[in-house]
Amino acid sequence: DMDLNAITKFSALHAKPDGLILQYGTAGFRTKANCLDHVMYRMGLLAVLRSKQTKSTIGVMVTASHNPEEDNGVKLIDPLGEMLAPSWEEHATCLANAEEQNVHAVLAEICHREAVNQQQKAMIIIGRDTRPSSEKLSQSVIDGVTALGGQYHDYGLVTTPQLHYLVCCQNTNGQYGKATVEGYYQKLSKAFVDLTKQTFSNGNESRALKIDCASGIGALKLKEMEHYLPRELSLHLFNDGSKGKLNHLCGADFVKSHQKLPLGIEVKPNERCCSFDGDADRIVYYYNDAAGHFHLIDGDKIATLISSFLKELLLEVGENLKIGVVQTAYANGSSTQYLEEIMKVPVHCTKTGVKHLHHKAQEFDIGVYFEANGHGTVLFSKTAETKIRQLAKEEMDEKKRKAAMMLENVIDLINQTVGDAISDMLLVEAILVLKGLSVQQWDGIYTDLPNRQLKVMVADRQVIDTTDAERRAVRPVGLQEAIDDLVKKYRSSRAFVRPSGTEDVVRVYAEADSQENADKLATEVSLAVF
Ligand code: NG1
Ligand code: ZN
Repeated sequence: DMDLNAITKFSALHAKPDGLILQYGTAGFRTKANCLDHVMYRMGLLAVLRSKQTKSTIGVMVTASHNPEEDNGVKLIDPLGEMLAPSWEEHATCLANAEEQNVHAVLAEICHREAVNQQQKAMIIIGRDTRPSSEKLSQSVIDGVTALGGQYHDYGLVTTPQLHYLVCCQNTNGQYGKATVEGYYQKLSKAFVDLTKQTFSNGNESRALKIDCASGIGALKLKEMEHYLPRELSLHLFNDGSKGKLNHLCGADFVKSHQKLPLGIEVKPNERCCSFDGDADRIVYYYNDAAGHFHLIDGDKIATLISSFLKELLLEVGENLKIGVVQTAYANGSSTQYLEEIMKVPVHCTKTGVKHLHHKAQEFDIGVYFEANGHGTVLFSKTAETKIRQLAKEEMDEKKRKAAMMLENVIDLINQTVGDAISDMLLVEAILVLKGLSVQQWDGIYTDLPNRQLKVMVADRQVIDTTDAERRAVRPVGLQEAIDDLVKKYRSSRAFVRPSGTEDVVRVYAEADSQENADKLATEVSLAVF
């Protein structure tokens, strides 16, 4: 049985502040770092139970992604590198909010409800971002793991997607790759080199890419990885953590939401640049044109670039493999229209939050999913993967085999467990060089509809209830009708409201034929929310 004394003894060292209630949301727990010690300890405990139940290694990642440096957070990673199962999110919330004297009872209840075999061994792997608070908080996770007699391996500083990869490797007998950070670099760099071989070995001059690393973990890991990559790809890192505060006026979230250059990067006209977020699972591209105008290339354009590349390869391979793209309500209307009408690719819309997109993307042979904010990846079904690997080995037709080999490289280059800025960046760079596309040509595939996002503070954001993948409000009564009337006033317009899953706000999104109109519509919809 569980050692009650050990749990109690350690528990007292990780006391819960009175009255604090937190929720395991779309991004796990996230709040001010100094409120999280008890949560970390308890997530260590919970990870042990999940590991015993699944008889697998479970991951615990300490990060608050794009949030300010003072914040922190924690997420559990399930056996195949996926997000934690929904029923366990509830257990996590319950455990995090239990009063001290009830922690043991909550653990016992979870064991009972989930039929956890307490004799089973538990293995937990832990990672953390570069926040000043992360080291101590990950130590609290370890305290929780050891209090329940679990074993652990602390990978220390890693990106979120690296820990997802490592969990998957641990549970699949190395089939997904070697369960080390070096193993990850080897896997990605080999796939990248193979995919770009013909082009880069043609004596092409080097291709420069400027990367804003949000003063986070991405810089550290890119520096480690750099010497695995071909010299022709020359990466120039900015906001590499040597100075400047994490995510402060920089990073993917800043660039996406402010639609301007991050601080700390120097750009010349038409130079290709990108930004990672604080834990390196999001990426957006951008450039300044000759007139000094900023051009954002967001997750939607990344999805479009990747899916058109994959569609061409599939056509050459000639197998009946189906590709689909998954987006959220935040996808720019032009991207959806381009994908559906020009590319003739089926597009699906899910609720906000990576787990929803990931889940939907699993329904296709090849599922490409991206949030507009730059979090996304590509999933290959087992059938598709087997077929592609077989064709890459055995297909007699030279052209077909080459296409299959390139698809195989993409399978190995993309992180199928979760969106990964490093892996996404390498795939984008490979596609651009293979297709001979400049950043302007990529940007010009379609023109984004002007849009505006606003936050509205309300007494209780949960009074808003939505349907149709969050695109329509069903409550409060009359709100959707009001939005419909406002939308009718503008051309090429669309608007919706939804309660945020990560902040205490209601988010408003509007699109229209001009920036002025998108701004107006967003403001009018905001007023309708009150
Ligand atoms: P919320 O706060 O529920 O809108 C935000 C992002 C999501 C996702 C999560 C998790 C937007 C509009 N929303 O969710 O896409 O990334 O954070 O980090 O970008
Ligand atoms: Zn992130």
